[in-house]
Amino acid sequence: MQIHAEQIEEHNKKALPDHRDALASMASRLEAQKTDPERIIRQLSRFQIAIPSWALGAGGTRFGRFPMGGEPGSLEQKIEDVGLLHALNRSSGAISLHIPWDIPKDTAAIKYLADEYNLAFDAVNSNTFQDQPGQEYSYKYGSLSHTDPAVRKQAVDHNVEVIRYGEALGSKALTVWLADGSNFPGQQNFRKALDRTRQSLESIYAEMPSDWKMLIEYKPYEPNFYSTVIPDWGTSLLLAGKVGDRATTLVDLGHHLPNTNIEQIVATLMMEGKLGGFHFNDSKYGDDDLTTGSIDPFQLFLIFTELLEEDHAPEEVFSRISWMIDASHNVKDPLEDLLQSVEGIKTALAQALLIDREALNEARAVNDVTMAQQVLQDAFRTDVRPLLRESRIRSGAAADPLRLYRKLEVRKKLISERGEDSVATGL
Ligand SMILES: [Mn+2]
Repeated sequence: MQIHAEQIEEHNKKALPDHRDALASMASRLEAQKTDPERIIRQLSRFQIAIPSWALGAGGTRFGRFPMGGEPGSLEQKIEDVGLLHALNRSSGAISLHIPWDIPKDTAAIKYLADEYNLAFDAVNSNTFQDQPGQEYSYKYGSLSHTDPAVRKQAVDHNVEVIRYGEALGSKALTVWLADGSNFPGQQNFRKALDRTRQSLESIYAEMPSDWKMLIEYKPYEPNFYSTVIPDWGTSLLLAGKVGDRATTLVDLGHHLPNTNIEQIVATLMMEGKLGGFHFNDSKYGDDDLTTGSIDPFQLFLIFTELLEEDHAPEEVFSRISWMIDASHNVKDPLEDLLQSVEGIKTALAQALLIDREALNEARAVNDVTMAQQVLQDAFRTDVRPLLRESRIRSGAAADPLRLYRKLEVRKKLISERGEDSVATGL
């Protein structure tokens, strides 16, 4: 299925009268505060968030899975799904592939198809957290950290294979997330496991093209419940520092223990030039599977506040860092959930762009705690939806992507094309 420009135009035409009023009143308020709405609208249009190929089907838990119907059954259909999202919001212009779930059989044809939907290939992701059919050695007791050099070599070779697929598709980064760890005290020698992981990462790094970066993801627990080899940002940063200049830390919002100050982690990593990428999601208790911005939008706003703190050139920050959603949707239509997540992310970005930095810096310099907080609250409590809508309309996206998705009955059409039983590979 395709969404055509005329369908978007027709939808936008109906939204325009109300939208123009809302935007005009917001623009005059912003101008009175000496904020240029045009600058923010431009930045919003530029910001793109990659969609992971594994988030396009209904996710499951270890208790069960409830398929959505019309899920993409092939890599081609996954690209089609991301193409639909991008047509609706013009903010999802890249797809992040997971090998071996998405091995491109004909890379030239896949690249051509992605081009047709105006999609680029974001970071490629390796998988050494499960065994594949026909695989010689098991990852039951680890992969890059395994005690047996033959298992480590198999895991390194897999990562190199992922890099080669990524090269053929025009990707520029490899994301490594390790499930390696231990379930019981005494099971693993922490120091040796970490050192073996460093050595394996160095072997992979040596095979990366010179314009690639490595994103080292961390996670405190699960699937292992006693220790994880890369449990936190400090360990990731330590490894990235040893492995090389283009090895960086990836922050997955859900991969923190409750109440961790993620914005402070972001600030430190930015200061060190080691923040390579983001996985967006939200969580209430643990892990990472809820719609971005659905639980703690203020935290997301504070993260963007830190991301844009360093300088006044957001474009530079946009291009330096890889932005991706990483979530799995158990009960919602994944495409609807992804539209909401992108909206949640861009809302936080718009609010952070509204911060009066001069006033904030002044308040901080004289320790005016009340006013420093007030400056942030003024930005966070602003309804930025007219700015988001305007940036979408100017980019040829739908004024209201979710409502148009429903009106066009996209899921119903995907079910009729692909069938009720079509199930996506992934989590
Ligand atoms: Mn992740």
